[in-house]
Amino acid sequence: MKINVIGVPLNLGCDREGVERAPNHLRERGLMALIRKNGHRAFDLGNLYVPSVSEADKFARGQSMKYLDAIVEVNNNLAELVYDTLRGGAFPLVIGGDHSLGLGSASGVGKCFDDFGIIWLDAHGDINTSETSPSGNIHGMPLSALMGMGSEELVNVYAPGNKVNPQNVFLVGTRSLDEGEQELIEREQLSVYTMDTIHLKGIGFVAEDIKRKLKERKIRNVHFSIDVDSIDPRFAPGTGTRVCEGLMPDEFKDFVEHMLSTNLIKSMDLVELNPELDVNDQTTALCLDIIDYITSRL
Ligand code: NNH
Ligand code: MN
Ligand code: MN
Ligand code: MN
Repeated sequence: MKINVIGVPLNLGCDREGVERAPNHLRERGLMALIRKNGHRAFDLGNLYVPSVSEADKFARGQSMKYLDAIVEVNNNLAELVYDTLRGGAFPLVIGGDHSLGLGSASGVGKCFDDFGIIWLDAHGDINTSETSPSGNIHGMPLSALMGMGSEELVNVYAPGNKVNPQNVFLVGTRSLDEGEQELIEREQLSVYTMDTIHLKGIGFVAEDIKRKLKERKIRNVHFSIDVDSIDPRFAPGTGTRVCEGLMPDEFKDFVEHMLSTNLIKSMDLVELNPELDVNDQTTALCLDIIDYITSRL
């Protein structure tokens, strides 16, 4: 398979330094060779340009969303690159950077396939809006924007309006939701598989349930957005918003294996690795292991 690696050194969505270093850090530790070892034609498209900002840009125009203009710009460019990659028959592997990039990434996927689903593997919901966000950090808002909810500026990134049907969105590993996010989940009847559910029913059950729904809804293409904070912080400490009681690496791999076996996964994000917060580089090693595991099954 042809795989295009796209680096997005973006930290404006989490408003914390370190995540922007992840794409180069992974490259320096052998990212491209790893993908090629698994038999793929891998191309490194480099890092997307991220505008430099000042403290005054944080809440420009009286905005409650931090660095809105720069984040919209990066996501618009990312969407086009992901779209071109898919049109060229390649698999986009997007390396963050913070999770606000999920907005551009999935928007590019949505232009290519109209019947697509999103699996969002994350400790958090990332379905806040400018109104419900406790932080103003846009990395907590991309998934609601993709479903057409929240501020127009985010909803209309790359193309006007919503990009995905809320029925086709699956949240997995969830264990930290804000009040407004919980309300949105109830209102939209979103498919959410919390850690409580995973502990109770097992990751295999969750995977099978998602596969069944994908089939029922005749979804032919899936975008897989992986936030490393979905994994338990004992194994993945190198991330900005750690939440305990996360996925064990084996549960994570089990889930990934199930999803890849559907052959529906057409694109992927790996986000929120922060090498500066890591302990002995173990989260980087885990990310490389995950990329190895995934690309050996693509
Ligand atoms: N829910 C919080 C917020 O919106 C935290 C989001 N942090 C994340 N999301 N890392 O994946 O600010
Ligand atoms: Mn996230
Ligand atoms: Mn998260
Ligand atoms: Mn457990």
